[in-house]
Amino acid sequence: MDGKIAIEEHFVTPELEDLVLNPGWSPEAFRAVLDRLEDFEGERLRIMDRHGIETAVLSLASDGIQGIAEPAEASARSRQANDALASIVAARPDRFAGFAAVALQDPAAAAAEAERAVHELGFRGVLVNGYSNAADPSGAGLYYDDERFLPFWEAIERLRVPFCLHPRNPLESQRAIYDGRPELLGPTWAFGVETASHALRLIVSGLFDRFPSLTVILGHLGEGLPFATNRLEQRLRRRADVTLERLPAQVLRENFHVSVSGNYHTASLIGVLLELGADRVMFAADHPFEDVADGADWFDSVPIAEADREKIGRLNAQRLLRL
Ligand code: GRE
Ligand code: ZN
Repeated sequence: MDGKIAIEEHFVTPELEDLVLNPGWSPEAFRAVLDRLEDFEGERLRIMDRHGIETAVLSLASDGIQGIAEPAEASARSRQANDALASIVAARPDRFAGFAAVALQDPAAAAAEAERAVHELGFRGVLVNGYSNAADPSGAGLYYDDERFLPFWEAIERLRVPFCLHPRNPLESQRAIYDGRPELLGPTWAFGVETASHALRLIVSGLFDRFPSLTVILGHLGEGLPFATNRLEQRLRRRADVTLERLPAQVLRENFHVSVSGNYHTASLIGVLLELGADRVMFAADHPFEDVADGADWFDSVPIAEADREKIGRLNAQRLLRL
């Protein structure tokens, strides 16, 4: 399919390299990934052309801003990242768009930066790499269902742009279950569990009752959540301490969109289409962390209706991101 829009495509610049997680690659292999993240004129465009991707929506690679413990530094570097991305998009507005990085270490500053990024830099939404590191030495993580983030969510709803919850690894203090099995950290497994759990914290906190038009995008076909709602709901319903107006399946269908990034499995896609509908699924290639050919070749031939391929490949992102 030509004219695809890919919505989870990553970048970095030489000044921001220290913010990219190396999930266990050799220094040479990691350098090659950084070089691909920093390329906006060469191989990246050739790969997009070869695989029918017209527009890549770029975002800072994980952990990005979220791994910075000091709030003022995190805010300053989010502005630096957004200014850099705005220049990259301005050089090729026909091929690139951007998601803003925000520093939720300071929720008020994050709201102000989201507003600047959308209104002044023309960004299409914000993308956050999981919980933010806390400044205090507890080593805790800041999850966004906490009350302190309500002004930020209010700003995102008011701006009418989507919030992408992109993965990062669990807190150092929460990794015991992976001891001796580093191959399960990162995108193999831990990214998905961490991100699904964070999204569920948002859902069961009642955030979407409070802000009914808030829109969240998850990658990787929704990190397994579309297949977990039956069990979640039949247990949540039995709890007197749960007073949600809408339970997870309904919130997923009304407030969430998912992309296919890194999860090119036909049965899963069909399950997600049955659960969320074809208006809430979008194409993404996760360049350069995934091989674009894997996602694009699968997507171009996956047995779904051509009208749904057009929606998922292009039309849904065009509408949601106002491209
Ligand atoms: C990803 O987006 O999939 C990713 C990162 C950073 C490190 C590894 C990884 O953004 O898979
Ligand atoms: Zn990614």
